[in-house]
Amino acid sequence: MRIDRRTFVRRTAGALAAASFRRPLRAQTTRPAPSVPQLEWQRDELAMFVHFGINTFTNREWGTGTEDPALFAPARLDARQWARAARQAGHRAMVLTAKHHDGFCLWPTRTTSHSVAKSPWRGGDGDLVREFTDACRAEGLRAGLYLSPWDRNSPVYGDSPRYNDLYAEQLAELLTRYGPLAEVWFDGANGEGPNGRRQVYDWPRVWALVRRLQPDAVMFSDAGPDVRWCGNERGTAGEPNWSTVDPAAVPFPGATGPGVIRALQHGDPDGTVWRPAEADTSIRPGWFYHPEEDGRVRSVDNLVDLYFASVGRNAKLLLNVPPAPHGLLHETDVSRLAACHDRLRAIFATDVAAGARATWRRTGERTAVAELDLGREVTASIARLDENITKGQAVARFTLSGSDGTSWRVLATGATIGHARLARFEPATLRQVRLTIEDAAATPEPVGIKLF
Ligand code: FUL
Repeated sequence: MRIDRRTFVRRTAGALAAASFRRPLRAQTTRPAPSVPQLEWQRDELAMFVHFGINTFTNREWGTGTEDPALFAPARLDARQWARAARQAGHRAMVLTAKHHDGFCLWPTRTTSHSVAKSPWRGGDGDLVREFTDACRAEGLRAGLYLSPWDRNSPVYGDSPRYNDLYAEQLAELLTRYGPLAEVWFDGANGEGPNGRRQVYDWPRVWALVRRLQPDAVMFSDAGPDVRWCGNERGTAGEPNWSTVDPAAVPFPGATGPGVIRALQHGDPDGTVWRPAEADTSIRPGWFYHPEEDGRVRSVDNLVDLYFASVGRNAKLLLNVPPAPHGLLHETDVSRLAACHDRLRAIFATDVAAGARATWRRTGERTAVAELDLGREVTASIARLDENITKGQAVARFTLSGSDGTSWRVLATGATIGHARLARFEPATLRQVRLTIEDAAATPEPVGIKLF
């Protein structure tokens, strides 16, 4: 079994993350709310992560940095095939590992010869970041890039100021050569340098560079600043899951400690900063492609459950689908993605609450009741609730009940709602539905209710 940095962090702190989350809500006058890029990022709901690089050819998860660039030789690479599969599966963005921990760059960088320029692929004239960003645009997807700070190839890694200069230069190349980026993805990995020296990253510099060169991109890391890691690599968001955080709880990417995972999983109702959770996981056990995992691609049921546990809990799902050494996504992965999309489309095809007469009544400072008169008998087994997050997030506890005209029953209970809350329940015959907001971090605004 592989154990990586994040698994290690999760194991040591997981128990605490599971602890129940209760504390008095503090009065706040102005609540944090999303910026336009954060809002667009969240509304995408689904994005595809693409781990591809030298590890694809050595069948490893973490390269050593000593790999021969000549190994990088995808015979049929077609980034359009990746983008098409993503779009057809309902994904709205893709994020590529432009450089993973092994330091091999998928674009012809000026900063090192450890790149595609030294590979036989496209005769050494290839630029995968270019092909990737072009493919995203051709398929109407927003493009994102991952640039590992940990670099096991760079001779100056561990020589902090020199490596920080090199990293900033690599980042600037990515931020200036390939048009608008929607997301820049920062892993907090921080291994040892060649001399056993620890690299001290300059995150404020990195973040300022992205803001200056790509002001509309959101930056992902454990510490944001725009969107945060959800605290595990299973792709499941916490309950509750607040999009607000206390920035001091996770001060830098890769920070560890018992409170860190809890803060990432749950956010903070009193948080002063809007930093919603991104849930990342892979469709296979590994992040990179391994032929021996061809039989271990997530099933459609599993992918649907994943959607409910991420998007359905106020997170965005970044689902990794790794291309194989020939440079294409494996047909099993592509067909699972498409089948999952078909399933979700079928589930959410008809909102049986559309057109229902709705009333919204505040019952206190932090409480409210929404009532829907469906005007007829319907059968439903799923609810989709949503807050108008342009004004922030408020709901802290709710109960959804339904009546067939004679008796009421509880359909679902939960904590936060945010951008989306999906709840599944035993199929129920309904004429009326009531959503009770029992607690909130601020005066709650009307909540949208859809039934399927
Ligand atoms: C981790 C890395 O160590 C994994 O290889 C992978 O890239 C994952 C998304 O982030 O920190």
